[in-house]
Amino acid sequence: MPIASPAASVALEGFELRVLHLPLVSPFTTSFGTETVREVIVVRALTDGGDGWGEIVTGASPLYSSEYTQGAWDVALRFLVPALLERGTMAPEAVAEVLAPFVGHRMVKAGLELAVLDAALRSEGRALGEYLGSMRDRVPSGVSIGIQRDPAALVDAVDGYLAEGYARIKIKIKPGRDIADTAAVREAFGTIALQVDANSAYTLADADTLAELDRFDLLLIEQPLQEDDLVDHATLARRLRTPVCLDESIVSAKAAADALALGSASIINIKAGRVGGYLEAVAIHDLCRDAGIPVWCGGMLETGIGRAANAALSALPGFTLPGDVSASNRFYTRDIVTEPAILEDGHVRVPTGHGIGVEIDPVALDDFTVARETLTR
Ligand code: NPG
Repeated sequence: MPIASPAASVALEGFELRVLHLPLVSPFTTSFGTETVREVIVVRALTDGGDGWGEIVTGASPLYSSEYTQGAWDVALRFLVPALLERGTMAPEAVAEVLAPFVGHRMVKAGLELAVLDAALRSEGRALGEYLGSMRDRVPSGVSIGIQRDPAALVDAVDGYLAEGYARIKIKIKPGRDIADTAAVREAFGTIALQVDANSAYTLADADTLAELDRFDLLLIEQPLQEDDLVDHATLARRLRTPVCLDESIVSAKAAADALALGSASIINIKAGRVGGYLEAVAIHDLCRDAGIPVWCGGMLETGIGRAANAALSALPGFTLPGDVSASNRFYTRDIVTEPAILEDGHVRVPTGHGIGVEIDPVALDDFTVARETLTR
C-alpha cells in the first residue's frame, strides 16, 4: 500500500556531507573485489525542525554499480544539494521529484531523501517504520558471507554465523568458486536456508554450470548475469529450477515491472540505495506484492543509519524472505550510532524511536570522518 499519511514539510537550511572510513571486522570478498574498509558518505540535513540523517551507500570504486564515492560527492555538492536548497521548503515525498531532472545517481538521491525524511519524521514524532507501513516489530536476520580462502574456510565461517543464530545464509559465488563451495556448505549443514549471490559474474554461456546448483535446493540465485541482461536472465530462469532473484538490475519500480513482465526473476532484492530511496523501495514492494512476487531487503554494509532504516523497510508485509539485515557487529566493531543493531534470537529489532529511530554517536562519527563539506542556503 502506498504511504498512508505523508510526512510534514521542512525548511531546508543546509546539508553536511562526510566521507567516513569504517574498518571491517574481516575482509569482505565478492566476485568484484575485496573490501577491508567501508567507505561511505553520511548526510546530515539541517532543517527548521531539527537535523535528519541519511547514508549514501556508494563505495570507493564503481565495481558494484557505476556509482562511487568521489562521483557521488561531486554530484551531490554540485547539483543535487543546491537543487534541494533552492526549493527550500518541502515534504520528503517531494525530494525525488526535485532531483528527477538529474539522471541516475540513485544512491545519492536515496541518501539525501532519507536525511530529509528523518528530519521531517523526527519533527513530527513519528517512526520511519510506522510511516513506511511496517507490520512487525522485529525481522529475521540473514547474513551475507564473502568468498573465503577455500570451501573448508567457508564452512568454518558459516558455522560461526549459524552459532550466532542467523536465520539464513547467503554465500558469494563466482566462476570457479561456485559448485564446490555450495556443496561444502550444504553437506556440512543439511537443510539450512541457503542462497547464493553471483554479483553479475556469469554469462548465459555458463548456464550448464549454474544448472548444477539446482541440486542444492537453494532459496534463490541472486544476479547471475549483468545488470542490463534482463532478456538473458529470462532465458536462464526458464532453464533453472533454482529461482532467479535480481539485485543490480532492479534500479527502479519501472525496472522491476519490466523484469517481472519478461520473466527475468521470480524474487526481487530491494535496496533503497540502488533504487533511489525508501519511497521507491516501497513502490517496488507494493508492485511485487500485487504480483505475488516475494521480496527481501538487500544490504550495502550500512552504518547504523541505513541499518535502522533497512530494518524498518524489512518489516513491510511483502518482505517474506529474510534480508541481509544483519547485526552491526557482523561488519563493524564500532558503529556511528549509540544503539547498533544486535541479533536477538535470529532477529533484528525494528527501531521505534522518532525518524530512523537511532541516535548518532558524535565522537564515533568524528573519529571515522575523513572529509567533510557543508552547503547552506
Ligand atoms: O549485509 O550489508 C550486508 C551485505 C550484503 O552482500 C551484501 N551486499 O552484492 O548485495 C551485495 C553486497 C554489496 C555490498 C554490494 C556492498 C555492494 C556494496
